[in-house]
Amino acid sequence: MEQALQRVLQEKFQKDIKDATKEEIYTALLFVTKEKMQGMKANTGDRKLYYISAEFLIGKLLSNNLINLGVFEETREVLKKYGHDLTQIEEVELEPSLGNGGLGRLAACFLDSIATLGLAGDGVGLNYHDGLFLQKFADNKQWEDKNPWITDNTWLTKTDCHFEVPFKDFTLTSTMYDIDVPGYKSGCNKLHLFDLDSVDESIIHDGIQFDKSDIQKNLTLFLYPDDSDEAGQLLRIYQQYFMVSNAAQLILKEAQERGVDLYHLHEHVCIQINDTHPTMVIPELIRILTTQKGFNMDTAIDVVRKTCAYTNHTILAEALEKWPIAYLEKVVPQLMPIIRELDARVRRDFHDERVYIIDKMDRVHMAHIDIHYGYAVNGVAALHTEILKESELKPFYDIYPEKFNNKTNGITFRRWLLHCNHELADYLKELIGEEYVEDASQLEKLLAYKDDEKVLQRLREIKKDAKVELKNYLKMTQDVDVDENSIFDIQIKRLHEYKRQQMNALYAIYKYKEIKKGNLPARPITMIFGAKAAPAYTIAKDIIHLILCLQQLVNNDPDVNKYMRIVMVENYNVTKAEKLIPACDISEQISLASKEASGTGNMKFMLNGAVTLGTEDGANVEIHQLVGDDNIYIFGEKSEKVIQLYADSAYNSRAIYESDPQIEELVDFIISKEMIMIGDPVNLGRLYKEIVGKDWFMTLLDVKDYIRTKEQMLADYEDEKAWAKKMLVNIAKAGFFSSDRTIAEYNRDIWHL
Ligand code: F58
Repeated sequence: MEQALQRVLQEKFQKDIKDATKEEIYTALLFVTKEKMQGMKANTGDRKLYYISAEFLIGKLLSNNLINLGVFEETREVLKKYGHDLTQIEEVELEPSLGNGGLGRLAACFLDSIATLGLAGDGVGLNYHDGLFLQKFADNKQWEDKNPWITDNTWLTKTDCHFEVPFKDFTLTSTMYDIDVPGYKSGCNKLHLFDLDSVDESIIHDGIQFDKSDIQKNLTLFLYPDDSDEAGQLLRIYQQYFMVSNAAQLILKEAQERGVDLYHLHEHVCIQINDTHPTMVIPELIRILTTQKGFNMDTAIDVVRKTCAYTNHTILAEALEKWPIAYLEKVVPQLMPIIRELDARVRRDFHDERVYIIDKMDRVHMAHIDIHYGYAVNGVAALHTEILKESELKPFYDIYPEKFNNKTNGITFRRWLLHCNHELADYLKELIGEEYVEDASQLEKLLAYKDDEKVLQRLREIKKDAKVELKNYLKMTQDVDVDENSIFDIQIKRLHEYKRQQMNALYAIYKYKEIKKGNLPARPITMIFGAKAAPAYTIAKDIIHLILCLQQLVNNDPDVNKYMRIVMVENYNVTKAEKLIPACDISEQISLASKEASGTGNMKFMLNGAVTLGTEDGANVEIHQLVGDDNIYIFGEKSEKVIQLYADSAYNSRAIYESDPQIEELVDFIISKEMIMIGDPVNLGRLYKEIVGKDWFMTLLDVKDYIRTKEQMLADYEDEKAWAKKMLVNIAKAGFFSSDRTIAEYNRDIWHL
């Protein structure tokens, strides 16, 4: 590494390591690492996986690539020798925020594990020039700005692979860019990101505004443009088709290069459809096989069905895509005869309109295509899969019980432990050996130390160090002061009503009022939030406004700020998650039971020794089973009850509000004098009305149990030894949530690579 760095710095900048700037060292490291990855052997196999996804939330790659190449320590030492700090060099890299949240980050973790397990599997997606918007706070509100990440020095390599993608009114020529995905001590795979040479970043104005109709200039400009209007929805269809047409052409080209007889494609290729965004790959493949490869319709459908598998990530109806036929006709009319044929076959075989592809309102249900014309359907946590089978997708489960299976999500330990928490990772190696890095189940060996005072003490120290680091980071980036001796209570995830950040805000109001009354806590609490709201999601933005106003109120009140602080982290992203997670004491996983398909933040927190405060939802259920009642704090109504309340339309937030003076007091505070002085009455008033009059995700149903449980947790934290034991058990039991385990299961049950 030392020699390679020296050589590249001389060649590129005529400098020695010690004189080079951070930017120059970053560039040289990028170059050397890319060289090393190009020299790696590619993972190969007779059957190859293509993981198609509209999102790959890869985050910064430098450290992770160094870790996976096995040269991280060496690099850190070399830099240290010449007076540089690798952590500061990492700051130079811009984060590619090519995803919204969990679904995109899952795809990135999966690529790491697929490569690590030595499986031949590439990612296929889009090369968005701007990642998810950059979030800024002003006037206690969220503002959006563009978030470009492509500079002269990125992990992208431009290839000479191009395809023609036919749309109704024009044909576009794509360019494929590759990012290497090195496995940990294993072979290398690729992430293929398709782009258009004509995309023009200069059309962006006033934050993230742009002309949505100029497809040649905007096709890969943004991740998920606002689709609240027709032009936005059409653009999404353009993006999706561009992605899958390229994917289909790449898959067929590579198969033919390998000498695969396309009539046996399914024996050599497997396509994982990540949510419904890549669904059009099914009709597109059928179209190409029938119009260009001489297949008849029956055979094409048969081969494609045996090739494609679908992952569902949500039961929220509004997130299940249904495209109007009229829109598809405007963008990709060539797919409509095929989609109609697929629908006709369903209607012929099943006389149940709930499973038709085209509904009465002339909309195409994308998930229905996946389920009928793929060979596997999976949910992402045990509870989620059960809900799919028993209610959301029941009519399909009744037809195809053999297709449905569960694959509980996982996270890559390379990023979410080795990279983000070196101190803990190293201490674990000291205690239980290095094997846990490749075999996460070995973490259970830690249980042998659960009554060892020295080990428990050390875990507390490591947590404290991470809290000090976060404190310094928050001071540097946002100029806020937090107390490392306070309890760090963290809720970081996309802002959505079902995730119930508003319930956590009601707790903040409760605590503020208690402190005002003189009921002082044994130890201060620091409530940390991080969340972006979709630009067109009004209530989510109102919730951010509420939290920012509370932050101003609480942190500036001298009676209160000694005991309680609120920090809303600006522009929450993967890089910030890596700083926040190691420092967390209380992990907030408080979604309305049945609504969070899995959650993956919950796993990252647990692995880093935080204790979960959560509902019986998503993967929390499995965390609960693994750690047992003593090491998690569960509250709230269960999913069966919630599903019943929806079915009977029996939830009435106003009735709860009017009959419970404590709840009334908390909710009323949103529009109190204090708050209106700080905030915008329009936003606060709208949110208040929403909670009292509708509260679709049942905040008021669980808020009292939530407050009670959180108070219990704060009290329990004071028994330091008992708390450290909970930390230890959580770390020890986190092995199940390694994405290596998840990928091994996908391969065993679905991919058969
Ligand atoms: C998330 N979905 C689930 N969707 O909400 C979460 O429970 C799960 O752990 C995760 O997937 C991974 O399985 C998710 O992130 C999106 O971001 C959609 C993107 C397209 C627009 C609608 C949201």
